[in-house]
Amino acid sequence: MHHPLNLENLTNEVTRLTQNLTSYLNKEITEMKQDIIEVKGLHNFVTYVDKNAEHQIMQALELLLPEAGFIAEETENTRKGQRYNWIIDPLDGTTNYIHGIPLYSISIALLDKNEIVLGVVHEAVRDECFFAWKGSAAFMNGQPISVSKSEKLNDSLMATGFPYYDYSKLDPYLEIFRHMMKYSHGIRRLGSAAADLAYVACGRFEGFYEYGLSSWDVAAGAFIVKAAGGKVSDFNGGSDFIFGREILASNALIHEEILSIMKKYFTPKY
Ligand code: 2AM
Ligand code: CA
Repeated sequence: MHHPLNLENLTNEVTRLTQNLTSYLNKEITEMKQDIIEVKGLHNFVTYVDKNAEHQIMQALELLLPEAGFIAEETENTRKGQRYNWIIDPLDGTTNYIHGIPLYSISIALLDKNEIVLGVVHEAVRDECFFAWKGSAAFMNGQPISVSKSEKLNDSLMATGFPYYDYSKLDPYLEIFRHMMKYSHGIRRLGSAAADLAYVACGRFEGFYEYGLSSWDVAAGAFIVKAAGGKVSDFNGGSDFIFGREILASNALIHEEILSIMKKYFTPKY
């Protein structure tokens, strides 16, 4: 007989792993491995940290749930699980990491068939661990969190990311950017989508949107936003935001207002 997973325990185990990985990431960047950087360059240094971190986390997750497969950034052609798959990014905010900007995170979600059932985003620099499991509230370092109560874009602080390879939607993107600049408290570009989403979940941002992201950037964070009372969709209000490369997350209250702005500028497509 198949025992149902204890998702609360599993989430707790995952937060222990992200705690260890946080220490690893912080230690590596502090020591900076000058010798490796000098010989192989910054890019290879990060590849080395990324790969090592991903390897560590995959081994540990394999022990926790042997039947699960993986969807991961650094490791291609990984084994796919029949029912469970981990969606992982061991270092989200790589550019920040190599430039010494203090914001990068670890993102881990568990997919049960087509449904996310747990999410952990661990922001490494402030050591803030955000998490939720199916049916739970959302937490940060063990304390319940929830989205903000602002009802208007006018009273909202927004976050986004800049397109970095797909420029096909650049014009509508910039129009929306212009709108946010004028009609919100402001807009931030932190450089870690997982952290942006976690910050929506705990009420620091009212909303976050970006296109061109991968599942491992958003799966955990989007799940935590929903557990915290927020809303997540694609730019059209639909539910294809994990694999669909379009995500809008908000405190729910301003969701329709932002969607209407998106609809306006993306009109030719939709
Ligand atoms: P990464 O740090 O794991 O690469 C920033 O807007 C978001 O885009 C981050 O979550 C970042 O994840 C992701 N991203 C992926 N590839 C990127 C790239 N080449 N340049 C900048 N951001 C990238
Ligand atoms: Ca990432």
